[in-house]
Amino acid sequence: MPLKIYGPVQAGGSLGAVLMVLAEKQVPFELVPIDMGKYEHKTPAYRALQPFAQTPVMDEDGFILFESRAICRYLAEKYADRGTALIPTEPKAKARFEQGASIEFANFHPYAVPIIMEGLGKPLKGGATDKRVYDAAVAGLKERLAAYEVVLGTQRFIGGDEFTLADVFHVGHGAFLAHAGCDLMTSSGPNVARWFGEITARPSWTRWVRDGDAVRSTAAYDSE
Ligand SMILES: N[C@@H](CCC(=O)N[C@@H](CS)C(=O)NCC(=O)O)C(=O)O
Repeated sequence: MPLKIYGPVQAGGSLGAVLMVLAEKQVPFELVPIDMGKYEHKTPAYRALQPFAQTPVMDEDGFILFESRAICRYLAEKYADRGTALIPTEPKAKARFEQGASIEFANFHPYAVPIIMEGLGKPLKGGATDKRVYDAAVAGLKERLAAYEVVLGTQRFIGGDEFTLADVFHVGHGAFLAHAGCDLMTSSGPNVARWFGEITARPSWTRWVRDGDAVRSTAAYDSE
């Protein structure tokens, strides 16, 4: 049975990371679309897979795994000898990668998500942006990206000098920021702009987007 990935019909930043790893590793898979607009992620059947009612979920012959970063790490290690390495093995390179992965979780994701929710998610559903929440998250991200600018002045990628999962973890949500009215990935300094431009230009990412919009849908899928 092919690997199954349950993902939102509507584009999702967390799913984006998993898709990128699958493409970097050239692993075929089947997408099981979950229509969050119809609350398919809240059904008892879906909650049996993912008790937190979130996407994505991986099903590998009955081995169910959720949390996008855990799925990415599993796939990167399982297919270590295939495609791009994604997780270094040399201890210092691996430590630098772990530093980058922690930077994303602690300093990027907590700010990017409210910007995307307030600037894109709510308006798409006909709701109103909470300007205070949005502005506070933009200010927080701006401050953090100033530190990224320093880090990326001494290394090519956020997890060291090689492209790693730490970069992958940034792409999905980072790419949505512009659609949420936030230009920080290009305006935070030359190093951040160079880095984010480079990681979002990878074919493993561009194949899932078209004209700047995520077109990830079952119809657009080509997992080969
Ligand atoms: N930490 C989770 C977050 C997943 C997540 O927030 N997924 C979004 C779609 S991108 C979702 O399911 N949102 C629905 C909800 O939280 O109710 C992961 O990385 O997999």
